[in-house]
Amino acid sequence: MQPQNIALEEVYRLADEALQNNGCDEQNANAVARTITRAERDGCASHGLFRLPGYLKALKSGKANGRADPKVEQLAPSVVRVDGDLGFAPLAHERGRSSLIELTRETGFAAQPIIRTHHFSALWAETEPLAEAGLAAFAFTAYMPSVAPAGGRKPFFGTNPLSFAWPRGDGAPPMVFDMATAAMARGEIMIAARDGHEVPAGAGVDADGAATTDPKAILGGAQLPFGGYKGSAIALMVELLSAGLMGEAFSDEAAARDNRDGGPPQGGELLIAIDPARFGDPEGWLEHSNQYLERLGALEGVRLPGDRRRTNRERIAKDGVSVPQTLLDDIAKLAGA
Ligand code: NDP
Ligand code: PYC
Repeated sequence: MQPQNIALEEVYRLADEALQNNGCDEQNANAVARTITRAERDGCASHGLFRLPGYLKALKSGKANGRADPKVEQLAPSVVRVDGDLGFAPLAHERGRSSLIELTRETGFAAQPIIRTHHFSALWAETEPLAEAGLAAFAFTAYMPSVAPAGGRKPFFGTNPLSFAWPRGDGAPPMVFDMATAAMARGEIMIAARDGHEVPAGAGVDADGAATTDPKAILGGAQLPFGGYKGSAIALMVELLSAGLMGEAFSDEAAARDNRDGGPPQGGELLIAIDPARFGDPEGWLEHSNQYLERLGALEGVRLPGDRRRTNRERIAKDGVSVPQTLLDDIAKLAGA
């Protein structure tokens, strides 16, 4: 069946209506719909409408609270926590963002643990607004066991993404990277399985631990970290920062308490923000770093992380986005009236 081309306004309407029809109040539905639309706008299909069925399943099973009222609380001079009230992460981020920005400007450096939330999205949408506010920002979150640690053959780490954003001043788009610590995001492997494509060698192993490029075999086996033991160490760091640090669940613990409805598990996330104007070069840091990034981007064959997304953003805003009919059918079935 032919994919449908739909405008971003329609992506938002579809997500928002489906969420509100299935137990989300307006604020929660709007926040998740904005996150899904942003992902589609930047060509990140694995974290756009593709995730809507999971959000709906988590509402239907009662795992996630569609009426969550996230609360912000300062824990220490540079730590401001958000308790997500067991809802989806987008509203927790929206509620916590201004306190994190204010505190970072005040102290030069601040962190935001986000607890009791269900995370199913791309992290760049969370670090980019902080860099647009002039701050450097990191985000880390764990998932459920999907990735075999270096030397192992069975899933233990989540796909555990991290993102870093760097401000470039005066309305210029920040430099943002965002990557799973698995060789591929699980969503990309699921899409390859759905569409019948192989994945690159190194993405995972089958249930017997044998290397394979068959995405279905990897989903039944284990993904691999990027870069062998180095990516494995970074995946471990993400577990410690987003779970051990803040009393939230490690990936294996999140899986143990998850009801397997296909929606996002409950877990934590850590944001860290830095005000570059408070680190010793208040007048020079921006131009100095911009010149460096320009030298990097000018090298033959090199582009800056985030450039592909921004090119997509310009094109998709005009042309709309192509969505598989099967996904639209799944959403319609789950969304009901
Ligand atoms: P990719 O491997 O596609 O990209 C990782 C980063 O590298 C991006 O910032 C990308 O920029 C950049 N990049 C890619 N190619 C180049 C290049 N040639 N030169 C310079 N930079 C490059 O992402 P992943 O598959 O690892 O992750 C996809 C998404 O999945 C992420 O948004 C992540 O947050 C999300 N995810 C979410 C999880 C969760 O638990 N919520 C778990 C795991 C992943 P660009 O975008 O411009 O290509
Ligand atoms: O793509 O690995 C992934 C993922 C996990 C949770 C949300 N996205």
